[in-house]
Amino acid sequence: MPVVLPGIADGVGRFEFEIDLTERHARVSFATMLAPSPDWFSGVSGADLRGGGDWKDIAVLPLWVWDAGADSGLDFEGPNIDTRPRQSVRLLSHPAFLRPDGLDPIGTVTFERIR
Ligand SMILES: [Ca+2]
Repeated sequence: MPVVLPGIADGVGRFEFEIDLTERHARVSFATMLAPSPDWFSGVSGADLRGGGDWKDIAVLPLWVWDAGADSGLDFEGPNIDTRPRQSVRLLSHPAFLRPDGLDPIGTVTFERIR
């Protein structure tokens, strides 16, 4: 079941929501755009909240920033530069997310089991 949520307007903050999972539907995926940005987004794909068969009480995952391969703009507020041909989705290595030891996630997502 899709859930649509408001964004974090000033780029810093958090929000919470509840979803119902079942044994048949035990994985969670979501995506959120970064705005402004060319075509950058973050999210989680197929997070398995039943590791080893038991529901996890808590799972904390990093939110990496991805490039959708549709716009070649170089910075958050640069002009739109349509990417032709389209490129594959890949991790973004923009300086805003690079640290000496690697990529820096834009945040984390915490899945907490409530009964
Ligand atoms: Ca891009």
